[in-house]
Amino acid sequence: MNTGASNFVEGVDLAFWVTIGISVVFLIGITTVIIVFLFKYNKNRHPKPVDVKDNYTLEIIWTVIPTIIFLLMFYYGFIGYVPMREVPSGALEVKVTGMMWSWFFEYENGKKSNVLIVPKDKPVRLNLYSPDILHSFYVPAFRVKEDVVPKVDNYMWFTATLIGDYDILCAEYCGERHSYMISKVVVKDERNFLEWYTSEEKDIHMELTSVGFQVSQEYGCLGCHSSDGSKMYGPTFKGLYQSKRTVFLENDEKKDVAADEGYLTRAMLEPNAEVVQGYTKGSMPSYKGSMTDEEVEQVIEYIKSLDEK
Ligand SMILES: [Cu+2]
Repeated sequence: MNTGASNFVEGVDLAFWVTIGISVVFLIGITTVIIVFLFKYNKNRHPKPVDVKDNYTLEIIWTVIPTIIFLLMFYYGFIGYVPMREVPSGALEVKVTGMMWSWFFEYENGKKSNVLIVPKDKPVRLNLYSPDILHSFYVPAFRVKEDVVPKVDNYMWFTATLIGDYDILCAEYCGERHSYMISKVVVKDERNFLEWYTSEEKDIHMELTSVGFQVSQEYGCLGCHSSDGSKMYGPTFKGLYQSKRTVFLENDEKKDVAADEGYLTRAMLEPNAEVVQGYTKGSMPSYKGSMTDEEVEQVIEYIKSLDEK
C-alpha cells in the first residue's frame, strides 16, 4: 500500500528505515560493548594489557559481516533509485527553470506559472534548466531531489498520488539565497488540472515578472538590491514601488519623492541625481545607454510584482 504523496515515497522510505535501523542496532551494540569493556578490562582487573595478533577468524568475520550489511543498504537504495531515472512514456513534460532566486515552470502548451500544478496519478517529467548557477530541485513530500546544472540537460519525474499542496525547496546550499527559493507543487484531480491547463487566460503578468527578473539579474541589479526586504548595498526592491523616500539631489538639497515609474526610471538611468537618504552617492552606475527602455520597464514590473506575492 502506498500511503505517500508520490510513487517514490515507499521505496525511498524503505531505504531510509533500513539504513536507520542498521545504524541504531550498531549504535546500541557498540555503546554496550564500550561500557562492558570499560568494566571488564579495567586496569584494576587487567593490570597487564594483552596484544591480540593474527586472529584470522576474527578478521574474516569483521570483513564479511560489514560487507553484507553495506550491500544490503546499497540494495535498498538501488532499487529505490533506479525507477527514478526511468520515465514512463506519455509523461506530462514541464520545463523547470531554477534561477537566482526563484523557480519557474513552463508547460508544453505554453502555460507558464511560478507554482508547479500537476494532475494526480499521472507521471510528470521535469526538464531541469538553470541559466545561472547550480540549484537543486527538492520536493520533500515526494522524496525527489535532483541537481539543476547550467549547460546540462538533467531531468526527474514523479507521479503525485495525493491531492494537496507540497513545498518545493532548493537544496543547494553554496549560494547566498537558495533557501529563499520556495515554491509549491499543487496536485489537482485530472478534471481540475485540465480546466487550469486548457484555460485561455494567458498569464502575461507572470511572464513579465519573469522577464523583469531575468533582466534585473543580467544587469547585476540583484547583487545590490534584495527582493525580500533585507538591506544589501542598495535599498531592497520589496516594498519599493510607490514608497515615500527622502532623496538628496545633486546640489545636496533634500527632497521627498514617491518611488513611482518616473522615479524608478530616473534611478536606473541617472542614479546620482536623486540618492536615497542613507545610501552613498556614486555607488550605483548609470544604466543609460546599456539598458533599453523596454528593459527598464521590465525591471519596474519586476519590482511591482514583489509586492503582490
Ligand atoms: Cu538554488
